[in-house]
Amino acid sequence: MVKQQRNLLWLGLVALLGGGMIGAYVFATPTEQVIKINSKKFVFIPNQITLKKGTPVILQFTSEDVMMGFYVPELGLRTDVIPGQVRELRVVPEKIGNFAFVCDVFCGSGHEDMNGMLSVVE
Ligand SMILES: [Cu+2]
Repeated sequence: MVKQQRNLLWLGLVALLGGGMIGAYVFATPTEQVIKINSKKFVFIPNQITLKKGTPVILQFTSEDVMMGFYVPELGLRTDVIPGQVRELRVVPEKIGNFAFVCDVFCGSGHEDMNGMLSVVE
């Protein structure tokens, strides 16, 4: 009987500790900023994105008309951007600088000029 009570006590303690740790984890995880980038022939809106070094963000892409591709060659970031879908890229910028991005899926007559700049600042 005594042994059972002790076991129960331990179980309670473990549950309490576990719950506390989960709580601490939830509170310690900041919600990541979502940056929405819409695309349509032949622009990304916005086409100027500024991120903070070391701060994770989620880039969220949509297209109003045709399929596009978002590509930042210097950072190795890329996703298809498909009408009717939401595509996300999670980014933790580590390199400071200005990085050009382009549309890398041929989308029509203005495709070659469809670009923008992603800046990473301190
Ligand atoms: Cu294009």
